[in-house]
Amino acid sequence: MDQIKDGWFTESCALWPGQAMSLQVEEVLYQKKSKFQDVMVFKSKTYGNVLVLDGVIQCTERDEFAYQEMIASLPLCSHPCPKKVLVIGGGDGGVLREVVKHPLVESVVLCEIDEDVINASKKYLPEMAKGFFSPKLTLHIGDGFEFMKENQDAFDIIITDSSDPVGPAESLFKESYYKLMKAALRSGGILCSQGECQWLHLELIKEMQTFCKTLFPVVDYAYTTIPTYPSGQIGFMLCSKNPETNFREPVKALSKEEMESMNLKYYNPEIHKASFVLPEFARKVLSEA
Ligand code: SPD
Repeated sequence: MDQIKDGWFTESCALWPGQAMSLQVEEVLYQKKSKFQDVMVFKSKTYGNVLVLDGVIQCTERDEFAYQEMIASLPLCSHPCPKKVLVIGGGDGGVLREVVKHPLVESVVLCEIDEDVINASKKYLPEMAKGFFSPKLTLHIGDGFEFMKENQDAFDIIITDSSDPVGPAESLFKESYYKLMKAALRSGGILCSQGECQWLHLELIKEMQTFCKTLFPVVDYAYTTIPTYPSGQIGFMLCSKNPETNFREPVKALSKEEMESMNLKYYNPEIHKASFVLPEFARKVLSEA
């Protein structure tokens, strides 16, 4: 609660030193120390309800679609037949909501370690939590590492919707985790993971891209803009087991009708292609990895 002062919530963190993001608070709706982290939901003045884990904004009702649509549709539209999907993390349900919209997806497993996040989202972020009611879903409460060890050669797509690499999510940015995802993917499988911010974490992204390239024949990095994440951007690490994959050209460009029926607000085939075009400072560093 000490992050809320004079009616403003302020997010500061060692991962983005010397800068902070503030949102005006109307009311704290939920607060709990779960088994894994501090979970809070507050009603903001201009961004709707906001989910905060360990003091860091995870999603706001106003801009969440910019992240959830991209982390779901970039890999799904890069795979010719994405039938079986695994989402690791994503307890707010927003990524799940986007995945189940895709007509070719037959089944989704969501593996989230913290059930309190799911319950808070169902109550306070109902638009995001919609996916939890899909018949395509199997919900697994538990550790992603353990789940993947037991489910090898099982998925066409794995999406890791994690918080930042401090605390419970730190291991999700390491090579050992990517090795496990590789083993859990079927032949031709694709993964897409939360890939932090090129303005803040370029060295981490480079390191990740370097080990990914030793594991997968195709690796690429894309990003989205989003006002309430640090520096207004967040990226995605994409890896494919299929050497023919070209992430920059969707294999399945959604038609206007499909886009409308999926109610997409950020993703379209043009932004898919554009999201891989990096500013020169980042392109240069990542092209050396
Ligand atoms: N700096 C915050 C990064 C959070 C990424 N995950 C968000 C979860 C939304 N489903």
